[in-house]
Amino acid sequence: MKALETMIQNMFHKDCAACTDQEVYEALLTYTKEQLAAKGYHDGKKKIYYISAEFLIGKLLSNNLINLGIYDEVAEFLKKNGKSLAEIESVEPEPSLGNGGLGRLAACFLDSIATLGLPGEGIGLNYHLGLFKQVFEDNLQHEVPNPWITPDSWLTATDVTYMVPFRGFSLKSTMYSIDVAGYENKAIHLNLFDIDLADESMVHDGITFNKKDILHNLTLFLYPDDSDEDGRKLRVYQQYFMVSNAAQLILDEAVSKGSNLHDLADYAVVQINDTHPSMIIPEFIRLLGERGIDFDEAAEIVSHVCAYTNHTILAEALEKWPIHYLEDIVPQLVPIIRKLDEKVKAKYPAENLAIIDSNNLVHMAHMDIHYGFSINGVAALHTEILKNSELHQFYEIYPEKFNNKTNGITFRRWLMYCNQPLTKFISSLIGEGYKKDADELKKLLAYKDDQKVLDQLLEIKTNAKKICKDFVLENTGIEIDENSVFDIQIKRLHEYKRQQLNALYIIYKYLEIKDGKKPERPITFIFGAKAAPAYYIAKDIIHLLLTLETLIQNDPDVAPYMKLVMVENYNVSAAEKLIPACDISEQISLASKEASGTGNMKFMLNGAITLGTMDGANVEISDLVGKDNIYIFGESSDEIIKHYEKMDYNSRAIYEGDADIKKYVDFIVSEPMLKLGKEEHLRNFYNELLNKDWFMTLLDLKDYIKVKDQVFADYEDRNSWAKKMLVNIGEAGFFSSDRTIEQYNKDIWHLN
Ligand code: H2P
Repeated sequence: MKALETMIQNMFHKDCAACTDQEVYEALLTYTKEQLAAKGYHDGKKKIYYISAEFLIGKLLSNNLINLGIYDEVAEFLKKNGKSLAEIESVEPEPSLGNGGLGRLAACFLDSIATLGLPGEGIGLNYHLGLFKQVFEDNLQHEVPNPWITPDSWLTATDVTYMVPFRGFSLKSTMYSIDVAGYENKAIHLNLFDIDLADESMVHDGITFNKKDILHNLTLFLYPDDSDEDGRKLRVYQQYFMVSNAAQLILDEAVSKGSNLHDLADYAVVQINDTHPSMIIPEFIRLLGERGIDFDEAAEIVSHVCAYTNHTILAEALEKWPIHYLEDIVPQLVPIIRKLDEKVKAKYPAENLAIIDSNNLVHMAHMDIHYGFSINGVAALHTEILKNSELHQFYEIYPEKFNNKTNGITFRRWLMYCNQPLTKFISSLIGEGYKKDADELKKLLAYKDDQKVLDQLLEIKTNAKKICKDFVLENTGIEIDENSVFDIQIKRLHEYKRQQLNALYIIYKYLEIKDGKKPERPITFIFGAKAAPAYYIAKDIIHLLLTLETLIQNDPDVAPYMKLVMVENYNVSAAEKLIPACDISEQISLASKEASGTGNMKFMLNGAITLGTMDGANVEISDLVGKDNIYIFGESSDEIIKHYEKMDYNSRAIYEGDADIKKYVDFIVSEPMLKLGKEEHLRNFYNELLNKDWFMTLLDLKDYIKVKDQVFADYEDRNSWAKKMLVNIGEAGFFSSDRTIEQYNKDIWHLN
């Protein structure tokens, strides 16, 4: 640590002990950046370009120190100087460059690409104000900007710049770069493109700004509100800016390595993450045309370079842009897209295969499927649903393109960093090999009947809950009890993820306690979720949860036995505190709708037991741990798909046919709730449940209550619960993103 010491001296002309946390942070940032650069970057002839609108990278200091293998050393050095690494890291703002699992997956993938030594990089946009910061006021969500770029950040400006043409004007870009360290390996880059004239001062009253001022607003926010046409067009501007920069960069890099562009596929493979980067297909064709390659050949080349990952079957996320938007914004792409569509129609005239449909909507996913060489889903069940129903018409013509890549998570962040006591304990039992080969976690299963090991696991969990308790107190002002059961649901707020189902259980429990039936042990229900700013039902659900939080907190009959806390501005840093502390992992989406989930994997790895539906990767978790070590409820995806086909789901009939369900639902608009909450929002949601309930909350409610009560009962047998924990940790190896990336490479990317 001599070099660090000298660096501190040189930067601030004093000892580490005399520096402020901010100063030490600045020195550590510079030091770490230098260490990363000194190690170098992975390179090779062919490179994977992972293009994504989101990269939810989280804070980077500790993660980089871990991957560089110097975390303990640095922590020790700081301690000797009276400093704590955790406090120093709190100086670092968390970049809010993602929304949820999609963006976090991209971040885990970069970590694994670097760790496995693959030549690759991430490409995205440098949003100055992030997604948004969530603030609760009057039990409602408000949105404010979430700036994260400080003078000393992980971003490094590069001299790479391009011109991106739009109708009537061009925008100059600058590429910024963030180093992503591999674990005990070299780094790769996350390259984020930006405009030079971004003007944060135009934002007022929360996150309102002039959506037409593209010259100054293009990289202000991730997912700007798209409830009006200007907002939707801004998204098209952003997407094109992202992919035009990406395509120019990729072609330049290939040429500099000796490509004649006819052989581009030997130099580049592009993973299109969801549909946001889909315009890279026509943009490549346009740029190849400028460089003398004719249309048909260019389309052929691109079809060997681009691969598409589908992350959802929800129609709202499969983007379809009116062709006139593209004419207004990127007219140069329109003839190319029309030609691509004509080629498709000549071979496959069916409307449901068209790129441009009869309403003049451009189906981005359809373009990806026709002109990409691989289409993958993100969990086994999800891929089957794509093949057999959602994208069946494509599967029939291109069966060879479809493949599954079950998601994964990086164990560096989601175990080694966020749960150091558990990591140390695992290493003491089975050695360090699992850090490089996650399958070795299986060795833990040999300790299933070892009393000391089981006791120790429970103790580690209780300690994590104590740390989490401090975090929750600071975040919400509510004091929770580390000896209560921690039941946690943290993820984007969406009706299909069914936070409202959990809310109805809480109402059931509340009423039970009011009736004098106390739970065996106090329960703490923890939520964390942001709702998209224009998604009113999701915001009503947040209001319902926050109103319940207040109701319970104010009720002396109930507060000693249960608590509900909703963490404000849920993000990666919050997840790192909550996940190690969790007992019960809520994965309760409507079967068929959650493509995979990755929180489920993080919880499992940290010894939480899943309470979930047979959806997404829950199915694979269940296969691995066996039915004694997971709690499953609800209707199967096959049944749900049938309900949608037959359109026979009727929530009001369920409500009217079951007095209990009626009681819980009615409670939403009962007097105590209306006294504390806003009638408009509570009624909106109540009506939504009765008249629509598009994601079938009431269908699964009774089963959910039954199984969840069983979970709480089983929790009291501490020994058998600890065994379940051990089995979950021991079987989690499959969900390492290193495994996922190895599969992408073997089946899709084919890098050395
Ligand atoms: C989405 C899916 C998840 C999936 C994730 C990564 C879009 O994430 O819904 O099921 O695990 O992509 O593939 P999210 O809802 O968390 O934003």
